[in-house]
Amino acid sequence: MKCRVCRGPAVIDIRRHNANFCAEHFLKLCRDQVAKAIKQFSMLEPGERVLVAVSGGKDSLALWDILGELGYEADGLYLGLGIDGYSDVSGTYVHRFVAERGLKLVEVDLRADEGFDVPTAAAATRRVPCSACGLSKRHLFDRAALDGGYDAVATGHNLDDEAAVLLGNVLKWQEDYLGRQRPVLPARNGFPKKIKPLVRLTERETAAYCVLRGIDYQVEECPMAEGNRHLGHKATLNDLERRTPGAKHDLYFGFQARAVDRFGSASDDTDPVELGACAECGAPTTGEVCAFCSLAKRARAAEPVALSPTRRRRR
Ligand code: Q46
Ligand code: ZN
Ligand code: ZN
Repeated sequence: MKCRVCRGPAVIDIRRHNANFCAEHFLKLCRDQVAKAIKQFSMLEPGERVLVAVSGGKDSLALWDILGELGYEADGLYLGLGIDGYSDVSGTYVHRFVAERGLKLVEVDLRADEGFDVPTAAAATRRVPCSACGLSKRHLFDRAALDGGYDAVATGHNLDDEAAVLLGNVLKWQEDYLGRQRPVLPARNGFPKKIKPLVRLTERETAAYCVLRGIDYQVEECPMAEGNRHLGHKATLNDLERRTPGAKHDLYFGFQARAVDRFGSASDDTDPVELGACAECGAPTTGEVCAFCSLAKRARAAEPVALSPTRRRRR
């Protein structure tokens, strides 16, 4: 097995590119794919500051590393979700990564700063944990980015993630979700820009990237992911990919090129909804209180947790 670029011994084969790569050229391929995604979808302008949402897993740490390698000014954001036996370990990997590289990390802890955690919120609302978790993440990422004056929030969603979500949305024809399933969502209505620069890399590739770069990451899946239907869609797409290399890429990028605009625009000028400010936190919302604050209220009522004295309110 020889590297396509230098003909030296290869360490990885990538069937959808129909090629093998040595370590050096595989790392370059990963950086090139991220640079290409950023350019292809106009994710970042020169000089824009990025806040990378890091979980301690392979994708987000690889993303932060690659953005730095590409010369972007990227700080990290770690959100402690309060999932016992998982969140603390995840935080350890993030702290180690930051300490080794002298990077800047913004930290938010759901229990200490907001008075609840993901398991409590899930129980209080009788929804699946990922629902309460996703809502909290979106809200707190937005707030941290706005507080810190960042131009964009970058998340480590890779091609497997995005293709699986797309498949799920297509199977149920969720038109509103489909219209917003883009690798970049521009800033609008007081929300920062959201970007997914890893959409051209699979999770096998981000894992290999971390191993070759010596990045230690949380290997365990979140214990609350069980029952997450995206995992089933990922397995289905992996079957398809085995038989038809490039299937995930073609599904996702074909959708971006040919279909996403049929389901709506990502830009704010077509957004018909007038947003007001949440009475609790000031975040943009359609109601009086935003979805996060009402979730937080229900979760705190179910199981009060002592708030840290440094808990901040935006307005
Ligand atoms: S952390 Fe949160 Fe994920 Fe765990 S509870 Fe679900 S959404 S699975 S990426
Ligand atoms: Zn090579
Ligand atoms: Zn609010």
